[in-house]
Amino acid sequence: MKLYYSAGSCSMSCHIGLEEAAVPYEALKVDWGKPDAHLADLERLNPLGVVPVLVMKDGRTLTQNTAILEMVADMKPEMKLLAPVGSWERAETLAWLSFVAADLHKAYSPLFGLQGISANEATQADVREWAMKNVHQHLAHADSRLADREYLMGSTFTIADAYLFTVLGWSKWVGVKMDAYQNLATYIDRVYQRPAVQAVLRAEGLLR
Ligand SMILES: N[C@@H](CCC(=O)N[C@@H](CS)C(=O)NCC(=O)O)C(=O)O
Repeated sequence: MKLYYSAGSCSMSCHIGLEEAAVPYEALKVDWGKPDAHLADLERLNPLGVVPVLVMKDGRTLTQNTAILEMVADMKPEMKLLAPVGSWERAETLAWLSFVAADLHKAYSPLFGLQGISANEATQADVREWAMKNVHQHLAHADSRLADREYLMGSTFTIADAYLFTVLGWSKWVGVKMDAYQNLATYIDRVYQRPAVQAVLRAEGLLR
């Protein structure tokens, strides 16, 4: 299998998922600042031109973080990255995964593209203020979930954690202050120490 990723972006969740599942894969880096053959391949494989893209051994391709993460988790059920089909735990994990993908990730998105939203600096400031409020509302929700749990689903690391840890890493890039979130701070340190996460951060050039 091959994973097309860009360093530290949402595709890092899939990179972590593959590493945690301990399945054989090759990670191919794309960088929009340095167009190369990998970027050309990505744009051919995904009409939306975004990472992640997973290419299976037989050539089939899969896009979207949530689908890739679910697929990878199900390749190695014994790693418990996602509970069995039909279980309450699976449904709840997918609810958290969806929260991260559809709510938290998308709350951060405007903070990366203020200049694309408007050339007007006053408008950019308004959008930034609105986006910050949205980000903090969702961070507070995740923080309270982690008040009495090691991971989103308790003592077991799941694919929802792979994605949450990835998105939390963006805070320093866009100036989201994390001081108010003690549970998230402890959680970030805990996930950071996981050997699979260390391996991915090293591969993506993001070790602290
Ligand atoms: N819903 C999509 C989101 C993908 C996405 O937003 N990818 C971003 C990185 S976080 C990207 O490739 N951006 C590059 C660009 O837009 O040029 C998924 O889950 O795959």
